[in-house]
Amino acid sequence: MKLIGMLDSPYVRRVAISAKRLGIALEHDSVSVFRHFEQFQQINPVVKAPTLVLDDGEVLMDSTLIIDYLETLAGPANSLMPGEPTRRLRSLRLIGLALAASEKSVQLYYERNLRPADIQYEPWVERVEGQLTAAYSALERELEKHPLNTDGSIEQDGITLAVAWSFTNLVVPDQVDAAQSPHIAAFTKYAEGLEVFIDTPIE
Ligand SMILES: N[C@@H](CCC(=O)N[C@@H](CS)C(=O)NCC(=O)O)C(=O)O
Repeated sequence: MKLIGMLDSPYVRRVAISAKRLGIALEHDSVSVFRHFEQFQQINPVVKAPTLVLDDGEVLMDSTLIIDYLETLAGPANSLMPGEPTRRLRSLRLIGLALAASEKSVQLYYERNLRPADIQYEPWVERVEGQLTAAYSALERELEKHPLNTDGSIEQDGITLAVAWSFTNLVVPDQVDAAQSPHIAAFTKYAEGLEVFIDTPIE
């Protein structure tokens, strides 16, 4: 199976890291949705990263759906999701917030880098900035209440959270402040020090 997309996409990176933790070998092709649009289109006409191309040529997209499929291949004993309902709910909540933070960071990045400055719409930018801040504030409160393990393990909530924070710091660093989010920043530092994160650099 082949994973298509750049590791500077938080969605591609969470799939690549998850696959490694699940013990599933994926080939990786660093095709950019912008710089290699036509090449990407040949693989997936919708041009969404990540795209997973299965061995029979079937094409799957959306990081959460791809991870769902990889989880199914790996089997429940290797899952990155807790089975116990209370812990699973907490994990799903963290993942939802981290995906929202990723999405808002992507929107701000696109706004700043793709839309010409003279047609930027400030009320929209402010709305997205507020949503991004809200997502990280809620994540910080969650981690304060229920810290994630830093014993060498990492599950889907930790992967998605750390990938999101590193991505936001890369593309819209003015929107985040480690001093306001000490638990997120400390957890991300731990995660980025794990072999699986070091082997899957943000590029
Ligand atoms: N919900 C999707 C979001 C994927 C996404 O938006 N990826 C971006 C790259 S970071 C992309 O494909 N952008 C190109 C476009 O939307 O045209 C997921 O989890 O995979």
